[in-house]
Amino acid sequence: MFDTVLVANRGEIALRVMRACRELGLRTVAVYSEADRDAPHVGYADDAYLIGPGPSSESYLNIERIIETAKQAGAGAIHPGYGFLAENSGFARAVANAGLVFVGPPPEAMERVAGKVEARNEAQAANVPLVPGTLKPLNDVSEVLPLAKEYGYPIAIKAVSGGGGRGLRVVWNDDEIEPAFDSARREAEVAFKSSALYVEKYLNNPRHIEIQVLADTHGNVVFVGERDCSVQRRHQKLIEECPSPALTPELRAEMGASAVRLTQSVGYHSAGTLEYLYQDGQYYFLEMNTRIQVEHTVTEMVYGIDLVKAQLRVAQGEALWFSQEDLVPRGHAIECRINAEDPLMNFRPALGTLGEYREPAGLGIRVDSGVRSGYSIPQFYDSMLAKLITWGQNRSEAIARMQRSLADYQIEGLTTVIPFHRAVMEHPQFVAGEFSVNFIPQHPELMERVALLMHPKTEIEAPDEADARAFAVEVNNRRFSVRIAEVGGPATGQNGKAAGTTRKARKAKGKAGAAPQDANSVTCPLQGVVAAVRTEPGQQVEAGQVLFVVEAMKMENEITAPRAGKIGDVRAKVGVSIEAGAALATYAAE
Ligand code: MV4
Repeated sequence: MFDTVLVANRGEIALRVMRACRELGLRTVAVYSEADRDAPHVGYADDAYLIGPGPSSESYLNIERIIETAKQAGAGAIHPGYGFLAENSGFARAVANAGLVFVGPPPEAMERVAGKVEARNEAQAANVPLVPGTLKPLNDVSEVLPLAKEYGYPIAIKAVSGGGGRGLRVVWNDDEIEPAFDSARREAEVAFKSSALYVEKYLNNPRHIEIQVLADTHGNVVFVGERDCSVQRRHQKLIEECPSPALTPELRAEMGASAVRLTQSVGYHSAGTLEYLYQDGQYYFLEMNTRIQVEHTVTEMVYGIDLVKAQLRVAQGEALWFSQEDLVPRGHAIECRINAEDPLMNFRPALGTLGEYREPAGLGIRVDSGVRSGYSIPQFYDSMLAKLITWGQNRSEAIARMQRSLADYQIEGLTTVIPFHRAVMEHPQFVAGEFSVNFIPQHPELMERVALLMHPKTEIEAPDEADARAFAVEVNNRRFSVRIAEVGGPATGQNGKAAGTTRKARKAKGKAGAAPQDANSVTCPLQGVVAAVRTEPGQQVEAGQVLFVVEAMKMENEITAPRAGKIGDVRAKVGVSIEAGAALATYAAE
C-alpha cells in the first residue's frame, strides 16, 4: 500500500512514530524548520526536508508545503503526530485529495466530534452519558440565568470550539454570569475565531479519565483501557497513569463500551481518545480527541500494544488482529512529562541549552525523548523535553520505580519539572490514589516541598554552584564527594556574613520577568494585551479583587489586587500591549 511515511511533526513524537515505521519496514521522511536543523528527529529519519522558518505557522502548519514535500520524497502516507495539524480535518482531506494516506481518522469523523456541542449531540445519540447542559449553542447571555436555575450553581460557560480550558468560565452566582459570558466570548473569539458558547453544570471535584479506542476500516472497534490524567495544571497534563486508581473492572467495561459505541457511530478509524469526567461514581463524556495522544505510552505498557504501529497497520487497511477479550491489562504504568519549566515560577518555560544529559535506565523504564546533550531548546515550540514512563507489577512498584528514575535522571543547564514530580510521587494523597483535577491547588504543601527540593536549606550561606568545585576524596579508604568553595568571598562584614553579593542577590539579578510587586502599583506579571479593565481611579479594592484581564498566549489572565487598598491612576487601556513588570495602575495598599 505505502512503503514511505512522512512524519509531519517534531520532537519526541516524531521519533516515536519513526521508530514504529522502522519496525514495520517503512521508510521515514522527516520535515523540519530552520530552528530544528539540529533536532534529533531530523537525524533519525531516512530522509529529511527543510519546510520553512521557525514559527510553526510557517513550517509545521504549512499544509501545502508538507503535502508537496511528501510527493517529492515519494511518501505514500503522512503521520501527523499530536498537536500541529493532527486534528485539522482540512489537512486530512487535503492529504487524501493528493492521493496520500492520512494516518488518522477520516475527515468526516473528525468533523462530527470537533465541536463540543456537535460531540455532545453525537454522544447523546449513542447513549453515552453527558454532563447536564445545553445541546445547542447559546444565542444570548439572557439564556444563561434560566439554565443556571435549572442545573443549580456552579455552572460552566464553555466555548463550542473550546480546548485546553480556553473559553471556559465557572459561574457561582447570578452576578458573575455577565462578566463570565463576555470574557469567555472574547477568549473564544481570539483563540478559535468563533465566539459560540454553551452551558454545562459544573462538577467541582472530578477526575479526568479518558478511554483509548482503536478502530480499523472494517468496522471493528475496541477500547484499550483508560488513563487517569487528573494531575494537571492549567489544563496542561503533567502526570498520567494506566489503569485509573478510581475505576472498578465493571466501570471500566461500562465506560469502554460507551466509548466504543460513540466511536462506531461516527464512522471513526485509527486510534482515538474519549475524555470523561468522573465524580461520585458517575462518568460523563466531555470530548473526543481524534489523534494519538502524548500519554498513549502508559496504555502501551499495560496492554502490550504498540498503538502507533496499530495506527499504521490500520491505515494500510489491515483488520484488527485481536479482539476485546484479548486486551487484558497487566500491572501499572505512570508517565511524568519532563518539561523545561520552572515549577516555582508558575511553570514558566525555561529556555536554554542542555548540558550533561543522562536518562535513567533499567527494568520497567521507558524514556521517549526529543533531546540530547548539548541541544538548544528552540523558542518556537512547547517545553516538553521528554516523557519518563515507568511500569510496575502494581501501582506502588510503578511509583517506587518513578522515584528512583527521577532521581537518576540527570539534566543540566535547564530548570525542569523533575522536583515537582518527585514531590508528587511522595505525596500521601497521590500514593493513596486519591486525587482530582484540583490536586495541585488543594495541596499547597506540595509546592512548598518542591521549593525545598529545588533549593535545599543549608546551615551556612550556600555557595553558588558555579563557584564550587567538586572533588572525590578518600578518607580511610572510604570515598566521599565534596564540594569546595570559598564561602562569602574574601571581604566579610562585621557580622561575619558576606559583604559582597549574597547568593540570593546574585540569583535575583539573573532572573528576568518576575514582576516586582511593590505596595504602590499593580504590576502585570506577564506580557500580553489588556482585555478588560475592571477598576477605576479612586476605587477602594479588596485583596484578590479582579482589576484587569490580560490576554496572553490566547489565554485570559485575571490580575488581582495583591492587597486591599485604594486605586490611584489606571494606566492600562483595553487593547493595549503591556510588558511583564509594567504597572497597570498605581495604588495605595492599606
Ligand atoms: C468541566 C469541568 C467540570 N464540569 N466541565 C477543562 C478543560 C476542558 N477540556 C474541560 N474542562 C473541565 N470541564 C464541567 N461541566 C472541569 C474541567 C476541568 C478539567 C477537566 C479535565 C482535566 C483538568 C481539568 C481541570 C480543571 C477543570
